[in-house]
Amino acid sequence: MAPTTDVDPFSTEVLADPLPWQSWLREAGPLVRLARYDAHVMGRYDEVRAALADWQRFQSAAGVGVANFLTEEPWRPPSLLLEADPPHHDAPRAVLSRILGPRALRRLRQAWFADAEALVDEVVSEGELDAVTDLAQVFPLRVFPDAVGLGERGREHLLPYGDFAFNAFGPHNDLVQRGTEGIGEHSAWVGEQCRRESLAPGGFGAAIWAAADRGELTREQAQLVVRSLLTAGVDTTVHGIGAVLHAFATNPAQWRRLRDDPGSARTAFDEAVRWESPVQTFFRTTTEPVEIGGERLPAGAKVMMSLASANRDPRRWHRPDEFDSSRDPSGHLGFGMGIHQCVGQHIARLESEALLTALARRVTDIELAGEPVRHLNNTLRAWESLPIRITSR
Ligand code: HEM
Ligand code: OVM
Repeated sequence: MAPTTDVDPFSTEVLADPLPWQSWLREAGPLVRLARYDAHVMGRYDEVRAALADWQRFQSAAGVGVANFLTEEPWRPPSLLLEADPPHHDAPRAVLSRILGPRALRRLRQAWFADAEALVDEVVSEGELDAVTDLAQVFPLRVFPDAVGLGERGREHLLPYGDFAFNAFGPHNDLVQRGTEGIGEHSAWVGEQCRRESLAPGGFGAAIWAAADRGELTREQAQLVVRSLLTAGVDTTVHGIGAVLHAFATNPAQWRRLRDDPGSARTAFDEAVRWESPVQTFFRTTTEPVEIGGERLPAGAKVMMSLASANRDPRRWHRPDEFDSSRDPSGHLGFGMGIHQCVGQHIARLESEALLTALARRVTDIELAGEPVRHLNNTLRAWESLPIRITSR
């Protein structure tokens, strides 16, 4: 029998400070039973990585949260990417990979770098600012909705909609309850933006609809693929950028390194994604009996993959708790692994590279100017507020 824990990984205590629990989890064994839920959890790098790569035995179509879609009705129609298995997953994935791939993003690079310069010019004169509300939220919300082709109105729905979607992978706790009130309005707005008529020519949204015109997707699929962008594309980058800014504000030697070598911005961001794991967990469901490190699970078992724990597994990483932009973070699981590996990762990297490059050019020093405040979410590791003081030239 696998070791069991009574700890609720979605409790306020664990969400506020998940590191001690994750470290216990890794030491307890490759597979631990969650007594509070009808589920198990994996926290070691090798096992999490292997399970993510094994979509045949660890499926996503039963939902990638704690709820099993076969027995519980999902809060919205399932994602055609995240919550689908091959062969259904294939066409939406192929379309989105092309639209969000490195080649397609080349035409955005110049504009996003210029936008980042302009934003940094606006804020550097301030001296003290909030790295979350003045930078990490502002920049993605300036560039991403335009790139999708959204209209100007209603963009304030994006962050709360995504926040609810990520909470909804967890149990129906207080975080979900509190989000329920506004979700109807956020969902209605998001649904409206997925229609062809709402999406400006030249953007990712129009490109998805063009794929439907070519017969690569149905019209119904096109709408839901746009929805994936609006669900997964905003909060993730906000919290990813929040993580890297926090990492630099608390590691001055690393900031000096970035200033000396702005070319390291991309690696530094990936290291921050490893270190913080803005997306902490996703579940899979077994399709047949499986054995994990000597423990047996039946078919239909829910298994939580702790990306965050795997990303700090000392079996895989040297000094895992250190943010070190000189290490090679490749192979981290912060964007997942295998057929569902984040299709938006090039967007996330481009946004953060643009912002970090602009900051490195102007900002000589960055330090905390007050106590940072966490934003709790059942899936995301996030900052609500990050007061910083910057010295600029
Ligand atoms: C998938 C994390 C940014 C869209 C994933 C997965 C992770 C992840 C861990 C894998 C899910 C699984 O295996 O079940 C992140 C992080 C980001 C980020 C940490 C930022 C730092 C983005 C952006 C977009 C996006 C900017 C859209 C523009 C998606 C989509 C999927 C996905 C559509 C599902 C892919 C599939 O199932 O084939 N992301 N993501 N993500 N991500 Fe991201
Ligand atoms: C989606 C999606 C993809 C990744 C994460 C996510 C809310 C949603 O395709 O809707 O989290």
